[in-house]
Amino acid sequence: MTKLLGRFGRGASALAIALAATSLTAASAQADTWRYAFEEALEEVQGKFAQKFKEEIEANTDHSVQLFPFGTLGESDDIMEQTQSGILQFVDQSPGFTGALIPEAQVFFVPYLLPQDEDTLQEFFRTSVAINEMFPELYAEQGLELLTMFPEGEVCMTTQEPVRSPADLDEVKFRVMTNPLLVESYQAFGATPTPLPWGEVYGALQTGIIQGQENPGFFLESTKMYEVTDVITCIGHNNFTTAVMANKDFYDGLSEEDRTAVDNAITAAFDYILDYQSGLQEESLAKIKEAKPEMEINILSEEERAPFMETASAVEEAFIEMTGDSGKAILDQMKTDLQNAEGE
Ligand code: 6CS
Repeated sequence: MTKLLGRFGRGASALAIALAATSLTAASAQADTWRYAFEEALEEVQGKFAQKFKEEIEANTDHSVQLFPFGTLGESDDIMEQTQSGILQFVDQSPGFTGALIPEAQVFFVPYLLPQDEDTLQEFFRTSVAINEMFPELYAEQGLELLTMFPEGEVCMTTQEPVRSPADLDEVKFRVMTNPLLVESYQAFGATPTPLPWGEVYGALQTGIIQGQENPGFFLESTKMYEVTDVITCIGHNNFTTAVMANKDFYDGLSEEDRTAVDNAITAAFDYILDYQSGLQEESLAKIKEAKPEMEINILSEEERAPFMETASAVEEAFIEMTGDSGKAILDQMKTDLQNAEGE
């Protein structure tokens, strides 16, 4: 048990520890109840996906799914560790936090790689060979079955002062998720990147430890981050990607019937979550404006975006330097996938 306590690290709750004590031996495919943790609240995008997955599983199998929203079992890194060790069966962890485990997952932080056009973006996630064939092999090496990746909305920056060019980010301590490529990316944008787990962001903004951070519109609204920030700037540089995984031993040990039910539930939840997000970004920004009329929301013009876009090649190079041939192969394949998605 001492060893078990140690592996949870900071931020793990008593609930996680109690779960571990009772369930390490029970983490088999036979478990009646499957445990699924994610990085957001129940009514946020990851939570909506998880609820749909639960609904499908419970309608089509004799298993039930217990959902653990953000905060109930610790930070993102904690729930990933719990899934790898078999305490949890399912986890949603965004590539923003997977960089240390799977460096290639950082490819999602090359600015302006993902398209802004919604149809192209959705087609890319549905058909990408990099996502559906190459990434699963890398996740498998970490004891994880990659079930799906999906977009959660355009990422915008929040700051205390207006941002019209990289010069405006000079001296701005900008929180990024904990991956080295995001650090490179915000350094290239001119800011001072500060990697932090999600649980520390609101407080750090409130106390002035950081002055900026980035997230999709729905999250800026639902977490009330607008209360501790004055300007939102959208430069079209990224769409927040997330990933849903299962513990690989658990998944491989499922009966064919249960495995098919899991795969089908994932497909249903994927379709549902893309649909759910239609118009969500605009609605969320409008709600923020309503809650805080003095909030400045700036969508930068093509001309204003140009200097941010120019940083993409340097960040791409940094990515290849960090990940070598394997990362380059993923990046090249993603570019091919994107061209194919655009052609549809
Ligand atoms: O910024 C973050 O850390 C969080 N953002 C979102 C949209 N989901 C979960 C993640 O932890």
